[in-house]
Amino acid sequence: MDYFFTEEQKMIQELARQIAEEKVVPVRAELDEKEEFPHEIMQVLAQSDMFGIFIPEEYGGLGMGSLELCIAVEELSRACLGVSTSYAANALGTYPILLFGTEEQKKRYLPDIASGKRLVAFALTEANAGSDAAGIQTTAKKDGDYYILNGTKQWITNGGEAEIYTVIAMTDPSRGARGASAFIVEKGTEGFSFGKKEKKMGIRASVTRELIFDNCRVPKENLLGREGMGFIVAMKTLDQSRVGVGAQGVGVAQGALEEAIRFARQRVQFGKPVISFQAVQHMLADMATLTEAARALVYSVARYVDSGAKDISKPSAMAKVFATDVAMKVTTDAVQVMGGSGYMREYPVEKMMRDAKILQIYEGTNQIQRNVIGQELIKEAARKG
Ligand code: COS
Repeated sequence: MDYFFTEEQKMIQELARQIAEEKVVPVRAELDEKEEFPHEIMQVLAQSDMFGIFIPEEYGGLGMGSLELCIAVEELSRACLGVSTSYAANALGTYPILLFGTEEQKKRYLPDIASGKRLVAFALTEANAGSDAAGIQTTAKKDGDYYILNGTKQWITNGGEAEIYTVIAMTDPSRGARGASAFIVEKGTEGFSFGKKEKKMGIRASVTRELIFDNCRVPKENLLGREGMGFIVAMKTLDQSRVGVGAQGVGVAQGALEEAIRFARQRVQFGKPVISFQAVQHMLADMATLTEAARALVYSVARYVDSGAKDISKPSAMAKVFATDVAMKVTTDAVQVMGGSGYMREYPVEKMMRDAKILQIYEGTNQIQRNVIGQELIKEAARKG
């Protein structure tokens, strides 16, 4: 399929594919096994301007958008979801600044983010607030020129590795969702430390860690938007980033499909390569069709996001839920096509299947995505009367 990319988009795709094949594929099994953060790959991505894709040129970025970011994310995910998560979480952490930052905040942080000098992480989730994002308990109390943050964030991608954190905390716990505010917190701020490093089923090349705020003094200039806007900052950030999780799904599905086809052409049973059996062909046909459908949806939603449209919640949720359910099915079926070999660590599909599972969980579970879509359908129907 030709999606009629511009020359610039094709360049991003080729560059990301080259990095994925030359730098990621050779080390992905080892990174997974050792649960190691891909520092060297992050450096290569930085040198290739990959961190600046979606950041405006005036702040040192390439001035492109969501589609170009999705193209890069898809290529990295085709090789390793752990690496692509470390990369994509950076965009998630940056959107609050990009969407809600003042000119001063943007000038202060975006150039270092665009150059890959400083990584970013987004901190919303807590022990008692995952799907129920408004249930966060971390507090931010105004004290003169500072906010004093107290609480613990859980399961934060790039925790410890990132230098900049966009953190959602309650400035007025009595007001629920309307009492949350968003802050930029820099690593090294007094009272800010890192806790438990998680051991995960998959995406082991990415780091997932606790953030601990113990009377952490954050300058009032680091408030993003206004007090009370934190929940909206978080929701708009997720609306923007979820299509990128869809792109991760497309990438890992494509990677698994290619592995399954390669194997099925070589594996001989009953005197023939197993790809010549219709049972296998039908599985591959469904895997390919679903992957292409997911890709078409992700690209069109990314283009819609880039158009500046305001009503992106539903399409973003649709791209995320569809492409990541496809990723889970296609990676699982790739293991099935490859049988015993697929289950062994010698081949990459068992890792792809383990990795794919997180896509149905993070940045809002796929059940939450369906809630978002359902709520939007209700609102649309009410508007039509
Ligand atoms: N854009 C703008 N505003 C939004 C919004 C969006 N996408 N979603 C909600 N809001 C607004 C609502 O309009 C409402 O505003 P008012 O108080 O003025 O009416 C407010 O935010 C609260 O919304 P709502 O009542 O829908 O909030 P809920 O607590 O019911 O939660 C869901 C809604 C489930 C959608 C939200 O909690 C969510 O997305 N959870 C998943 C979070 C997630 O992705 N976690 C993963 C960790 S982060 S990587």
